[in-house]
Amino acid sequence: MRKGAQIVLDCLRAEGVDLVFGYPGGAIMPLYDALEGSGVRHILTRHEQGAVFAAEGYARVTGKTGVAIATSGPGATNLVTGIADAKMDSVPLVCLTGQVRSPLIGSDAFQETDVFGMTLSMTKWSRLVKTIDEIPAVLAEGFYWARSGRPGPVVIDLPTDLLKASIDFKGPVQFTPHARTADAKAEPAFTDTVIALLQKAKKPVALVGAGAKLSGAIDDLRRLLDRLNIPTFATVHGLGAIHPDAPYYLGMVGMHGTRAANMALHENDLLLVFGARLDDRVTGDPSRFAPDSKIVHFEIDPGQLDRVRACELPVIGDLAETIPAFHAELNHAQLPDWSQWRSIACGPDRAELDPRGLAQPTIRFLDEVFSRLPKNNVIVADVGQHQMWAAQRFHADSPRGFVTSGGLGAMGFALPAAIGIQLAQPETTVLCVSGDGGFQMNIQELATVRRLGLPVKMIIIDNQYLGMVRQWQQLFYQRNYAETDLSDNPDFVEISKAYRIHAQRLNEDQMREYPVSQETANEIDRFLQSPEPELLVFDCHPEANVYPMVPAGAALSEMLYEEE
Ligand SMILES: Cc1ncc(C[n+]2csc(CCOP(=O)(O)OP(=O)(O)O)c2C)c(N)n1
Ligand SMILES: [Mg+2]
Repeated sequence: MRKGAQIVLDCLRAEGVDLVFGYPGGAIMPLYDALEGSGVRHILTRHEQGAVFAAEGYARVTGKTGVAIATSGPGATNLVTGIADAKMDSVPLVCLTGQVRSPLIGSDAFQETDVFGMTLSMTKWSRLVKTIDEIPAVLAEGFYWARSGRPGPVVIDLPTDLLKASIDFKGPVQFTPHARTADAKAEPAFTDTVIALLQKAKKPVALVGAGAKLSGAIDDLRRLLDRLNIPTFATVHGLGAIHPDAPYYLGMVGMHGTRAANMALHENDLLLVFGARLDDRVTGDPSRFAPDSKIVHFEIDPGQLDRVRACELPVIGDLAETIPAFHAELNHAQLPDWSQWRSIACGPDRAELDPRGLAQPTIRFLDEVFSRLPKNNVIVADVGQHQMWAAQRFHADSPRGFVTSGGLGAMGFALPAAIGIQLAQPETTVLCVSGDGGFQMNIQELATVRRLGLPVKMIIIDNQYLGMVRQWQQLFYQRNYAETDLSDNPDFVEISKAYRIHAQRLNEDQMREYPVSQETANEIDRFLQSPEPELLVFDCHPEANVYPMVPAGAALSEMLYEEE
């Protein structure tokens, strides 16, 4: 005989889970009671949002399914932002929530919330477990959906009486999807059509998104793009998919993308999209997006097609299958000479302007830190100006080397995500870049960092503002800085010390000479190489802005640059 709680943990082990993140409470107590000896290590965060973001961080760098656990009611509602985040960014995540006793469901019992209903529009799949017997099948199916196809979040709600009850348990089961739910597949003839389109194209380009790395098709994609040798750019989640030194690579595209990437995306006549959904941060004004372009969309999720406008050719399926199939046929094809187009798109006229203006010291600071990072590293950025500066300046060369909340843009993501990443990769230098606003959204996780002794390297870009919002207020709301002033920030160095984490401050003056002084370089090296958790606060000019910028509602070619 095994209790429901033990069965849940047995099923987690059967799914290969050995690390979970969570926070206990009444309804989920039976699961916590069964943890010891289960083979599942539990990480106690200091807020359920910390747990779900940590589980996401773990999942984003390993590709494995992250697991977050919370109690009913307030515990479950605290998970919601993370669930929405995992949906937007295609992160495999299983959330286990305690629920009130089965007979009380629907009675407004103490700490009862309808987590199933509440998260219905943001989960890939969810269940309220009704009987103890169905626990193994529900867990197996939940894990299957979290990681299959386009990955995403799953919620499994577990009434406390079922966790406490016992049955004669025969062992975990496997889930096999019904044949008709198998993923849609591209017509094999698609290769001929893409090749015909390429042969007619004068200005072809490639856009790489998160799907490229989720499919595990990076090596195939890099080989394909080497063969095509066409101007190529990446979404924020595609950063690292293409080697930053590839001669045809133009960097990040979109609202704060590079000049070269945005111009090439605007001017092309054939756009090959590899696993990106053409979000409005990438396209600019959809009605003026890439006006001459025909779109070939390699995508696993048919729901992501035709969002901006109808594509010429959808290539539905796992990129790990469709890319090699396409490349094999391409080997027999004659392709036009695109060298003239390449020299315009990748040429010196499109090169990025050197950083100038008020953001220059901050950008130099980030450059200095990034250039001194040990080789084996992951950057996790929060949300705001610092996120975009980090995305622009960090030249990730591994597909899971730059982690951020891109689709949802959830402030407070970075610190807990860094915890999950560091636990997944103890040998890696995990650098967490946050703003003064976002850091305060999950600052309590400093306690988790301390408790676990994780050597996470934390940077706060302290501009005393909700900077990204202030930038929009400056540019589009006549400098009406309504409720974005954070000049009463606490002293982050002192706060960090209270958590028994070493902290220090660097200021803009230390970045005025470049390269920086030996003393400053040594401080940065010490920060990066310390075996302990470390916080480094950088005092950024309050009115520094992120450029280039495609204003909301503008076309990609209408970028704004830093004023002198
Ligand atoms: C949870 C959440 N609330 C509000 C926002 C809207 N928002 C986007 S960026 C930003 C400012 C972030 O400020 P800070 O963390 O200091 O970073 P900065 O832009 O100054 O670098 C805000 C409020 C958000 N993205 N997420
Ligand atoms: Mg700020």
